[in-house]
Amino acid sequence: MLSQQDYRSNIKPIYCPGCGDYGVLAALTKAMADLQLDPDNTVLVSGIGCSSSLPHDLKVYGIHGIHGRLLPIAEGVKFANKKLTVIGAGGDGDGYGIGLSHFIHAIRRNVDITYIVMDNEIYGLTTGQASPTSLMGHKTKTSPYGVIEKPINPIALALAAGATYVARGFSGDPNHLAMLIENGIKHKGFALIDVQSPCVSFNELNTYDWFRKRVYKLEEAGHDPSNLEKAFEKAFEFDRDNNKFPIGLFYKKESSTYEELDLAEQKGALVDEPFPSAEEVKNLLDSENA
Ligand SMILES: Cc1ncc(C[n+]2csc(CCOP(=O)(O)OP(=O)(O)O)c2C)c(N)n1
Ligand SMILES: [Mg+2]
Repeated sequence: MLSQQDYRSNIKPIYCPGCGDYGVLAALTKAMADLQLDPDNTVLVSGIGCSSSLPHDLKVYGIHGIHGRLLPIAEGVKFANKKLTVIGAGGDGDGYGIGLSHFIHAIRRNVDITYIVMDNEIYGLTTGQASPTSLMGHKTKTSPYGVIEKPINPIALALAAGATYVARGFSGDPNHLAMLIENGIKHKGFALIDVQSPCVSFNELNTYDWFRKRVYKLEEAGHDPSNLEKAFEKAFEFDRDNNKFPIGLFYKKESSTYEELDLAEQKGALVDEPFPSAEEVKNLLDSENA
């Protein structure tokens, strides 16, 4: 039996004291231990940002990728060896800004990966610029008079793109978050877990107290996660000044994955294919030139 601690590396996390990302680390290791994931067959892929340093903290395979590109890397890992459990982890700037189009395309392919977005409504690593989820009016280093753009609504966007598992957690409630991550990993298909994860150093607006006053759990409010229309309704409870901010599972649906439909993948995992001989490679190149 592996304990939660067995999934931790010896590296000290880079997060500031009190950072919400500690809650995500705790929730993720709890989910991994509950599922007894095999560290040799688990891969964590990240982008760039404070949140994206997560692979260093864990004793599973990890790729610290490039800004906004964690999803194509994670998809590539899954396509090469679909027997692996593949988890992506990054920030709101990474996933909903520079990486936004990958977000939509990975969702519509329904690749069987779990994507955790540590959404702190700010660029943390670069010390406090407005992110795509910063609220209107929020004064940041790049918006000294307050943000004048409307924030991205990741839950509604994921639902519109056809996501088959859409959840939102809060790093101030790691046990609830662990349950969402665990079910996301078990889900066959793309699972989004947007995590409200306060940045205690550079976001003085969206604090733990601010969230605690607003969050409520969908499962306690009788929400039916098989109902897409209701999921959209809940996704648009987005004006966070109305004191309502749902967390939990918005929507879940069974659907075929990219790997199931792809003809090459149907033959088995690519990683199990024999490596082509020099002669086979030569024949292939010759046939291309013909
Ligand atoms: C192509 C590219 N553009 C910009 C940067 C600079 N940069 C590094 S992290 C970051 C934003 C990180 O914000 P987020 O993804 O929300 O992560 P957080 O640090 O808040 O966890 C930016 C703009 C970069 N590394 N690469
Ligand atoms: Mg951020």
